[in-house]
Amino acid sequence: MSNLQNNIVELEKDKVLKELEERLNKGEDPLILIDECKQGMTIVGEKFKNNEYFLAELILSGEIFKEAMSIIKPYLTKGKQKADKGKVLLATLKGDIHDIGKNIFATLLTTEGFDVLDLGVDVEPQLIIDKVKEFKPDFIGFSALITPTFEPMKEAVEQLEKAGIRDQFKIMVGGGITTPLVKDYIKADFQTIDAMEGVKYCLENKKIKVQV
Ligand code: B12
Repeated sequence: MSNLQNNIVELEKDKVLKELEERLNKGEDPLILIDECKQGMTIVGEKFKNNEYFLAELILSGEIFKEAMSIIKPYLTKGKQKADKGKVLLATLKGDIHDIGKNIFATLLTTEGFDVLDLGVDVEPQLIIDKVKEFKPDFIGFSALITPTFEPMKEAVEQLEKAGIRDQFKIMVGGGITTPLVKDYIKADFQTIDAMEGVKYCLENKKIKVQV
C-alpha cells in the first residue's frame, strides 16, 4: 500500500492533503493521485464491511476525499480548452447518496469540453425522463455505489424505452459496485469503474456520431 493510500485508510486528513499538494507541485499526474485515493477508499469500504470501521469512519473518509478533490481539481483543468464535444446527463438514482465518483467523472468530462448536467443524488427515475426531454443529451451516465439503486436505474431505462427515445443516446453506468452484469441487467450500453474510461467512451462515440 502506498503512503497516500495508507493515510486515506488511517483517515489522516492533514497528511493526505499535504502529500497531495507536494506531489502535485512536483508535477505528478492528478489522475494517478485520484486513483491512489480511490484504492484507499476501497480498503475503507472493506474495513466497514468487516466491522472494523463504522459509519463515522465512512463519513470521515468521504469528507477527506472531497477535500482531496478540491486540491486536485485545479490541476485537472490546467491548460485545457473549452470545446463543445456533446452533452452528458449524470445522476445517482433513488436510494443512493454516494456522489464522490460521479463528481470526479463530471469534472473530467467538463475538462474535456463536454456540457454536463448533473442531477445530483437520490434522483427519481421519472426526473431522468423529464430532464432528457429538456436537455437532449448525447449520453446519460448513472453512478451506482449501492445495490438497491439497480432497480431505479432499470426503471429509468425502461421508461426511456416506453417513451420511444431510448435510441437517441448512449447510456453508461459506473461506480465501484458495478459490473458488466449490471450493465446488461439495466440495459445500458457501457460500464466502467474508471472515470477516464468513461471519458474515453464519450470521446470515441461522439466522434463516430460526428463522422456519420
Ligand atoms: C465514502 C463512502 C460512503 C459515504 C459517501 C459520501 C459521498 N458523498 O459520496 C457515506 C458515509 C455517505 C456512505 C454511506 C453509505 N454507504 Co458507503 N461507501 C463509501 C466508500 C468507502 C467509498 C465510496 C467512494 O467514494 N469511492 C471513491 C470513488 C472515487 O470511487 P467510485 O465511486 O467507484 O468512482 C470512480 C469510478 O467508479 C467512476 N465512476 C463513478 N460513477 C460513475 C458513473 C459513470 C457513468 C462513469 C462512466 C464512471 C463513474 O469514477 C470514479 C473515479 O474513477 C465505499 C467503499 C467502496 N468500495 O467504494 C462504501 C460503500 C459504497 N458504502 C456502502 C454502504 C453499505 C453504505 C451505507 C448503506 C452504510 C449505512 N449503513 O448507512 C450508506 C448508504 C447511504 C445511501 N443511501 O446511499 C457499501 C455498499 C455495499 C453494496 N453492495 O450495496 C460500500 C461498498 C462499503 C462496503 N464494502 O460495504 N458511504
